[in-house]
Amino acid sequence: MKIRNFFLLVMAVATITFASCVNNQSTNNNSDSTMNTRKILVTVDLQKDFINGTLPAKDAEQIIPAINAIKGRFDKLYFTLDWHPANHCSFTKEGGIWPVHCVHYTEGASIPDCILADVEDSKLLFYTKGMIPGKEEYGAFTDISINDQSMFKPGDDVVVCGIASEYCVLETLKELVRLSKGIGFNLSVFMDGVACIESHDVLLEYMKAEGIKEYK
Ligand code: VGL
Ligand code: ZN
Repeated sequence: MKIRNFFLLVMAVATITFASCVNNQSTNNNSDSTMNTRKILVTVDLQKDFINGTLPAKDAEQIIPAINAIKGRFDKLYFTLDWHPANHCSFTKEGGIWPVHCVHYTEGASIPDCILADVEDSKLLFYTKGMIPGKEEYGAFTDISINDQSMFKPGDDVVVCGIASEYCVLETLKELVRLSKGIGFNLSVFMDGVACIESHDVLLEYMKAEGIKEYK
């Protein structure tokens, strides 16, 4: 073989080897099981009225820095919002058991700026509930079917936190258990990010019964 042809052959082999390395690398990346696992933080009713407004939960101020400290780990942040009309049936003046809270479009129904200000818009999703005047609705996602994968997909890691432990967090968690069984995603609860009205006992009992782990 002439020197020139030998040189060309070496170059060709080197090029093919290089190309197959690049290919292997991208194949490996694509088959990496962590790649398609989205991390979603579901934050229940983290609204000013439940923090320092008309219906404050115990230790609600303390869960804010705890949630802020972990939110950067997530690809998506879903915020549920208790979103009541002014005449909602859950208010004492309408025969319900709660003071007026989270009236739609009011400051009390908003989420503290320090939670949202530094998060990219594309990561955020807001989900309202409790809009029907005559209907109490503690749980979010009640209207999502297991055939709807627009919010939750197979393999997602879904972590729940928020307010209030024994009401909206518990009932939202029940809906997420239904969806996780139907869709096939992982579910855990970030207890340092959950505030209660009276006690965490009911939530912890439910988690134990369902085998739901704490997110640390
Ligand atoms: C809630 C009472 C009334 C809650 C909402 O977010 O847990 N509690 N409305
Ligand atoms: Zn409410």
